[in-house]
Amino acid sequence: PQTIYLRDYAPPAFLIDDVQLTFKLAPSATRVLSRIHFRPNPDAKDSVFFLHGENLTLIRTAINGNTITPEVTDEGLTCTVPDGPFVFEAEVEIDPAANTSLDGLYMSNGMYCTQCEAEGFRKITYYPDRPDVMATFKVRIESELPVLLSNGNPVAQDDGWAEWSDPWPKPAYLFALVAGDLVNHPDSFTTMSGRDVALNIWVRPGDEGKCAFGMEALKKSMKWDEEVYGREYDLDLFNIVAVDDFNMGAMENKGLNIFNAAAVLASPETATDANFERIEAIIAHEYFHNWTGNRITCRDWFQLCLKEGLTVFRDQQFTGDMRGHAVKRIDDAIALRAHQFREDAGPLAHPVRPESFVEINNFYTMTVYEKGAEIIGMLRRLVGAGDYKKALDLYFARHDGDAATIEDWLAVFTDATGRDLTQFARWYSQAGTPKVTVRDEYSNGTYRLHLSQSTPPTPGQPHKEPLVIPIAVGLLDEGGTEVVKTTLLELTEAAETFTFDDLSGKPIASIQRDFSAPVILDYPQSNKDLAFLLAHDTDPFNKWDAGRRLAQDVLLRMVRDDAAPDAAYLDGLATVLRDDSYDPAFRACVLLLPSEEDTATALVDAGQTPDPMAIYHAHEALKLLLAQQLQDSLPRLYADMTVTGAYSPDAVATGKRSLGNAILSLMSKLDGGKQASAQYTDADNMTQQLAALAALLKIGKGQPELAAFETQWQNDRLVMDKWFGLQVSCAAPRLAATTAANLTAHPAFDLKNPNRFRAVFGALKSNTAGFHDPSGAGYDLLADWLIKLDPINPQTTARVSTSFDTWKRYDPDRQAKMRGALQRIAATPHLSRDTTEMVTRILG
Ligand code: DPP
Ligand code: ZN
Repeated sequence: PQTIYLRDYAPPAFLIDDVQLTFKLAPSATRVLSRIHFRPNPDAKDSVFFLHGENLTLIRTAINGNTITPEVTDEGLTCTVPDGPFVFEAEVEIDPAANTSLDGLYMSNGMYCTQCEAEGFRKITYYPDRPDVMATFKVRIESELPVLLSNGNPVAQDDGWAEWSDPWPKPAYLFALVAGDLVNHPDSFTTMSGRDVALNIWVRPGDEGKCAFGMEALKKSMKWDEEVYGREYDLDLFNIVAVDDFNMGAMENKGLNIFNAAAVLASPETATDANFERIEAIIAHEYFHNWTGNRITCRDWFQLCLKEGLTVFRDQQFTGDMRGHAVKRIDDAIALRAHQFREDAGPLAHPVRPESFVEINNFYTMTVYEKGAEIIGMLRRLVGAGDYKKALDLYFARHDGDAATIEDWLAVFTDATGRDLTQFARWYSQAGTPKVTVRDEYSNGTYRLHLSQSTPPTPGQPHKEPLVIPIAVGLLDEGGTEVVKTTLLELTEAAETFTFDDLSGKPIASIQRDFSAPVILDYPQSNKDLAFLLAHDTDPFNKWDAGRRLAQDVLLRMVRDDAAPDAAYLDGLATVLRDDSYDPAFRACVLLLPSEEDTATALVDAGQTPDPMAIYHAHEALKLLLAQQLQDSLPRLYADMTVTGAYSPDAVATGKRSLGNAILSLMSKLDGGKQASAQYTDADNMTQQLAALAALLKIGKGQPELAAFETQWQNDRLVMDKWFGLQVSCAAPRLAATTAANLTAHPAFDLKNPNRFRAVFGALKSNTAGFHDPSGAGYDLLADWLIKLDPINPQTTARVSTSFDTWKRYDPDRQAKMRGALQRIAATPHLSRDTTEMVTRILG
């Protein structure tokens, strides 16, 4: 397969003024007629006319009305064209019913829908399928299905057809079409300038009752973007459609967002608190794309972080505003460290703006999205909130309607604030997680912090340059008083010293407050100091992180030497847990142990080979110890966390349930599941029901409840995904692969549905000791199913194959088994480009 390079970018040879499309829908033989106004691009370097096209049957082509015979390959079409502007027409036939890749136009449970990002439009018709070609679209859909939707505003419709017009020029990846037997949940929103916008969430009949929350989230997002970023919606209509079969979470098509049903449908009985929060964030994310992604799009796919990093940053701000910033920052840091740091430390490490790819779908990664968002957070911290706003205003004013680049983005900050960002820009080009080493000394009232930075080599990047790293620091005296308030240090050299004068004694430092940069901190603080910070730090992030570091230390000692947990940790934890002045959501974060995967990473960082079984036993032992240690407080705390009244997914109630269910899990280790059984029986919402079931499964019980759950929810696909996943994630390590294998034989297991596939195999990955069982059964099972899935759905196959990306961390026996599994996948005949690229990179 061919590698595409950023450095080879060339402007398009032709631009498009407008596009007219007619769809004559039929499951196996849909006709697509296109009429496109092209003109030569004055900025082009060549004049070759090339249109992308894949899996299309070409029926007819014409230029300026005259039929022509173009040259057609597997990848597209070329022909000679007249000088100056011309009209290109084509008629093609496609087969949506046979399209299981869920890319292009496909069918899901009888409904037609599209997914065109990144390069799916070329499976619909011949077109310059690149984001720097923007055009207005007029679409006519012919079908007997009752609901026919496309981008923009409705123009006209009657029995059997509908016409749509999108006045905003857009790249083809934002095109969307939906046709189906759908019902809507309608609402409306009046924008800040007084425009009335009709809002709809379209679902399959039966799901109407699961739309209200998503609709509220949409209205909150629209309001928030007006208030915080000054961004107003720009069409008369905003449609969201829920689709069962979808590779991603959701897609920001102009005026017609298409959502994975799991990312929009929710009711108290069927969705957990975590689902509600995720739905609110994804609705916001896709809505925010209307400005950061659609009005201003990307010049090419290397610039993906331009829209994704910024839009993730915006949805994080939104969630913080809606639900509280401290816990949001903690949640984001947990996810970043667990998944993005993992990616950045392994064979798949790549810059936030990659320099090459084979298949762009493989670069919708934690690095592009989440590290991309962290870069924007650092920029905001460095220039300050006021200048950040100035820069964003300039970005929208200067680039509205553009297909822009990271250089454009940084230039806006330089022009608005005067700051030179030449060095800062390395964050976009340099892969790997920087390590910041901190050493300190105190004498005669002066405290010195010696900071140094280094970034390890990553594939293709042996040498790294120093970055601009904002490190937020506060100093506490030994009484717990803050003697230096949060101060932002800018580390720009390989090593630098920062001095604090006029102190009356050696302070205790709180470093990297609010997780001010996506770096690994190497600052050996004593458990005494960490316990002190857990008790006294005024920065909620570092207060939590001190507890986290203590817990990780305890776990490492338990794995290595079977040591008993440090009293500093147990006492500190108990104190926070019992302190009602902290909100329950925060206390739940403090109680949450690092994951087994986190402990494996900590061991690797300390130069040791992780043994997943030993880690599992240490985690189980610590949980039991915590349960015993906190025994006297647990029933009271559990009772205190009772939420009365009708279920609401708000932050306060969510926090209480979150702490209550963490306590329930501990209580179950001592009471044989008595309380969990009671909670299961009493539960009137999915959060309580599922947490009770999980607590029971984790202690080897819950089989009757599991059966009852299946009977109760067998007709709800989203709830059944939970049923599939929970059994695997809660299985004892030895049984995880067998449990997953048995579930793949269940009649409701569906290889064509990515949610179901991920429910089983995502859970298998998350069961660290189970996946890495020394028998290799987990590896073999996953490889078998990836090989089966690849011809059906390459995108999801490639994505899930990343479960193997840590293979080089392990002992020779596990390494050999994982390498064998990867090689078996790689050797599969006709393996997709997606999976080939991924597996090749993982093998290194
Ligand atoms: N739909 C995906 C997202 O919003 C890709 N753009 O991130
Ligand atoms: Zn996005």
